[in-house]
Amino acid sequence: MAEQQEKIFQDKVDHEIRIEPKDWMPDQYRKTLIRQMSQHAHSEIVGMLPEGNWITRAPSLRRKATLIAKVQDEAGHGLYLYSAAETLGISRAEMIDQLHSGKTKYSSIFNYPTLTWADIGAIGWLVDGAAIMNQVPLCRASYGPYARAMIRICKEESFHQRQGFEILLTLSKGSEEQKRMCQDAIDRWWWPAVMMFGPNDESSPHTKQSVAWKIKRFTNDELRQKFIDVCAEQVHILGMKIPDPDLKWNEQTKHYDFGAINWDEFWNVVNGNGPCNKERLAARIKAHEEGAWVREAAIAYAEKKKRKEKVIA
Ligand code: BYC
Repeated sequence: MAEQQEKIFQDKVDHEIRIEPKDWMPDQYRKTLIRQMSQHAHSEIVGMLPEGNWITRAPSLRRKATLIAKVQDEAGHGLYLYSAAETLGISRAEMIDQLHSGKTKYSSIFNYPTLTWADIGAIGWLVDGAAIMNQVPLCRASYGPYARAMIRICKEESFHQRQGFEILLTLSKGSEEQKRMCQDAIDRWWWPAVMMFGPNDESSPHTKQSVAWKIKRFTNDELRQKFIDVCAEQVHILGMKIPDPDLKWNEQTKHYDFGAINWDEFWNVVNGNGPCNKERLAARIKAHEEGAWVREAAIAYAEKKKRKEKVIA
């Protein structure tokens, strides 16, 4: 019986038929999705912190309004993703508990500090750029609610990427100091953005199965290469340099070769010891505690409404 269900499930996946919440699915498929989608949702929410840090210091009203809108978009992405993950049988409260206890991860990238205004540009260009590269294929993920949530998210992410690039373009045409700021931000964000795609394929425990289940459509290394190829060209428009002396076009592979990634740094950050891990988690826990009254008020309102509806019925 279970074998037959498994076969029907895999046939659907192979024939590009979406898996929906009430369909039978292997336990491990459900677990993998909950893990990936909740980590993704957490990344959107924690991702608001480094950028939120610059809202009060944005250099003009236009920049401030745009940054506020971007940070609000990230909150929206987190909410779609928590809702999509809830269709798999986990509650939002449980997912948030897992984030706060350190049981589930969020993207390594948000454990780096935003030191200057140029960092906001570099995040848009590189971090949102990497996010788009990773997330556009997720619009074709085999699980329906995840794939559908990703469509709107990707549209918004591409606007984010452009606003970041435009910040850097403006700085790259500015004073010597602004040009230096621009290069310095690229220097600091490049390698962490390259690491965002996760470990090399041979050391990625989940990739093979997730590709077979069509949750992931490309491997970590395939997406990383696409990202590097795109950025290696775009950086010329900025007149800046990518901080990798080994970055070089390879006529044979038709891709850019690139230097060695510092995996010790990556795992150090993933395991909680990056420059801002403790600060980020403390900020999320504080925000959650301070928001307790909103949740209580919402529950009280919902209960009152239910009682009223009962009386009317
Ligand atoms: N950071 O077998 P692997 C964004 C973990 S962008 C931390 O390759 P998988 C945004 C991985 O979880 C960022 N941990 O795993 C942009 C696993 O640990 P567990 C969010 C990482 O899942 C701008 C272990 O390493 N995007 O939202 O097949 C502004 C082995 O890895 C990282 C997404 O989450 C990392 N970078 O592939 C605001 C996209 N990389 O779980 C917001 C959806 C790997 O066994 N997620 N690990 O303890 C994915 O596509 C995949 O989950 C990943 C990893 C490519 C990230």
